[in-house]
Amino acid sequence: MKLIITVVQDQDAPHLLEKLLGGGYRATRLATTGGFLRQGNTTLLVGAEDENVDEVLHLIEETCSSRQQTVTPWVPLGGSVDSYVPYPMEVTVGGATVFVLAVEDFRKL
Ligand code: 2BA
Repeated sequence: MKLIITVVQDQDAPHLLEKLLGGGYRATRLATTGGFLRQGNTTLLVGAEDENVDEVLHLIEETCSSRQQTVTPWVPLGGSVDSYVPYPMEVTVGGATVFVLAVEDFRKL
């Protein structure tokens, strides 16, 4: 079994959840915040049998779009944590950041 951890944009999460549940998968949705943009995103935990991992990855790939976002993160000026300045920039966010971890043990107690 594998644990698929995927960080997706909030806009894509409902559609992806629908597809996962429709495909017979189980998922846990976490409200998360990106460390760089400091904006909300969604992290899904999906436990899947090894032979189903490719299908889950395919569902993620076909559902999650990358988007351009102009953001104004606060960045440190000259490396000092005391002096942060707003710095407008364009970034490509998503489609999805995916981690696939081996599960040593899985139980429902
Ligand atoms: P954030 O950390 O808010 O990053 C949002 C987007 O900002 C990133 O999109 C990337 O395009 C850009 N970005 C991030 N760090 C940057 C930097 N140091 N300099 C310039 N641009 C930067 P994605 O790469 O698609 O990541 C989307 C979200 O996925 C991230 O939100 C974070 O929550 C998660 N993520 C991405 N890589 C990760 C990793 N290696 N470990 C844990 N979480 C990760």
